[in-house]
Amino acid sequence: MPLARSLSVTSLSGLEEWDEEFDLEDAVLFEIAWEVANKVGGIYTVIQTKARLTAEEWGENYFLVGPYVESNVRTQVELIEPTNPVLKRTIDKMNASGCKVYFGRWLIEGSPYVVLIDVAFTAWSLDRWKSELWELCDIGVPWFDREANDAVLFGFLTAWLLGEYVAQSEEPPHVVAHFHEWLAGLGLVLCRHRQLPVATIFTTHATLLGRYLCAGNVDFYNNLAEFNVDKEAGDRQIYHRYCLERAAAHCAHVFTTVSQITAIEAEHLLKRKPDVVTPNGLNVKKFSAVHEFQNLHAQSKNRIQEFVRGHFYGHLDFNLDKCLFLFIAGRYEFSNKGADLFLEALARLNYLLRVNHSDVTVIAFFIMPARTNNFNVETLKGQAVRKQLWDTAQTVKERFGKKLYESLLVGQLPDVSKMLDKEDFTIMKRAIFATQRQCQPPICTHNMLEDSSDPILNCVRRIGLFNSSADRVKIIFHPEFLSSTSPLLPMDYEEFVRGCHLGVFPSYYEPWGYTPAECTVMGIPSISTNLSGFGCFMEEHIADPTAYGIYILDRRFRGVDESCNQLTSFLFQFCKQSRRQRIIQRNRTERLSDLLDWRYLGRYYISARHMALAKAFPDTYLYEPHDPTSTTGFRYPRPASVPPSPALSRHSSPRHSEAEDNDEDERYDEDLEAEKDRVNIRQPYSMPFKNKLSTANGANGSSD
Ligand code: G6P
Ligand code: 1S3
Repeated sequence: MPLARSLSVTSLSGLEEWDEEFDLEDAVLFEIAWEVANKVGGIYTVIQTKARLTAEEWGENYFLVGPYVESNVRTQVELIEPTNPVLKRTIDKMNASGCKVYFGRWLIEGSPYVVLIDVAFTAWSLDRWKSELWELCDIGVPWFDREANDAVLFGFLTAWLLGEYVAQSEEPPHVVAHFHEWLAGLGLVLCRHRQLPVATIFTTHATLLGRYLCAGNVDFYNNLAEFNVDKEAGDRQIYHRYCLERAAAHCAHVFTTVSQITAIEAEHLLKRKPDVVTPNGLNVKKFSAVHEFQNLHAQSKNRIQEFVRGHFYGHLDFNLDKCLFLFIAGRYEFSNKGADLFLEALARLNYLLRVNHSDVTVIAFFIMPARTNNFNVETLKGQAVRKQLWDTAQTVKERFGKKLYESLLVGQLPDVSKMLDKEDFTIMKRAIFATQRQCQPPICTHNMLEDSSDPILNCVRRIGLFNSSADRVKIIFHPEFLSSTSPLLPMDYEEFVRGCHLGVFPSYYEPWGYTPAECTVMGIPSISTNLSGFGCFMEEHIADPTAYGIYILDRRFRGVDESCNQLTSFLFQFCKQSRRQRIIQRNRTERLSDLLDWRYLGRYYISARHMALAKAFPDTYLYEPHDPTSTTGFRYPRPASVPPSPALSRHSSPRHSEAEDNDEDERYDEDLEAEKDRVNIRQPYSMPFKNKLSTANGANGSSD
């Protein structure tokens, strides 16, 4: 017996109260994606982080549907018998008809139920289903496109699952099926073609054509309206995939994208304007102590400093305490992710720091996976030398301590000149000799398989930033995702981000962009662009993003060179901040976390589901249209502690005086004062739909 539930926003930790509730007692939600319990990219993060909130709302009637991948299931899923009798009958029936469908709990926050379908097990149906697809909508899938073949199998199997669920129900249920991305889209098309009583939603996280066009050398945003989409898709041999994506977008009761910028892209490339924009959220971790995240920053920074000590051994001629750690991370798409612009800006920053005789050193990390042959010897040697120096210092310290102890035992103050003897000096000299190095500290931590054609390395060669002593900007390219078990930099990604000072993500194509969002919830400032979903979202919701450590680069209305100058200026201004200013800025950045929490952003998914239910079951649910494509509503004001006049402060930066640089102890007063900036995000917000059709007219589905 399903629990009585309702989609009331009051349950979302009091975001706002609704007068009435949208009664969903008999409704069931299926969320279908290729990345359910299967990490491929960003969609996995969306599904995985959102699961807790959705499971809280829908309880026993929420099912995620994904592919069965044995290695994932072994580590992430507890297989159990279906608890819902209708679903049990559905799965049993499918398994009796030659499918392999599993049911379990995904072991993540919220422990949602998952239905996992083994597509390979039903591969014998592929040809039949492909011809059915051709008969149905003239989409021909070539045999060699393995991903598209999987999409066909997954699509037919999910449509079968939903159809069977409806057939097995004693009374017609109210099913919402939410499909993510083109790989899952065919299931939606088939549901509509088979006229299943299912409310359908399709979310695209990036358009296929957009991604392909941007990866080429195309002025994408200025030509959005001009592209001959069929031809462009054909030229890139993705016409069949494109057709599947476009069909799903058009067949859906409700079509959504993750950002306004991708909404515009979808309107031009898929020829349908999204009904709702559903921005991506995160599960925000709240610390009981306000400054906990600052302490974590200091701890993680120490660990990065240790790595730097080893990497730059023999060349540690800069002050580590005045060293700023910048980083870019993500899929290795050199220009789409803006690594090209970042490198160019670093070269310009190096020049500015040098001519201004700055004592700041910048170390820029590039964390982007490429094909490698493991760590290189020079990098490993660096960490070994550091360890050896540490051990030497410990040995001498122990010998020193012993002599000191013995002197105190006989009641004498030690003779300092005799505390270190010849042997101590020999040990130390030998250790120092080991730090001699003929070459510069390496740029890349690994042996690259395509060293001579690698875009980052080639760009570094062109701009000449080779980690030389004269350079104020150093570069470290780590072409592998981070791991806490690495012998080089044993930190996981989250720890590493916390230890850095600034995330730099000057992307050209980025439908949303989780990297700057993750920085924000950890209180680390970041640079994104007005071509990324995240950047546009922050621009829309914050009166002065820069004041909060959210730097948004203009890549839309400026040429590349101008954008690069703007990026250089952001970086240079950041380098000029005092420690105290950075601490205050981190506090402000972290204050934006609520805005990126699913507890706030989940409302757009709720809105999409209500809209779909009202379209699919108009006799039961009512939706009052507003402007649902808009994600406007809440706006953070400028922090109150930012002086209103530029005469009193540098633009958008916390109040500054050089004398404050080392004055850490006062920071809490300043922070406490700035606490008044904290904004209550839980203020009333107008949702773009009416809650409920009166139950008095018997409209609440089968239960009435
Ligand atoms: C945090 C810690 C401080 C530390 C500071 C370093 O705020 O609580 O103890 O001094 O980080 O900041 P920085 O920006 O120089 O890494
Ligand atoms: C896409 O993943 P990507 O990195 O290929 O979806 C993500 C989740 O919606 C989004 O954050 C990202 O911008 C897209 O590009």
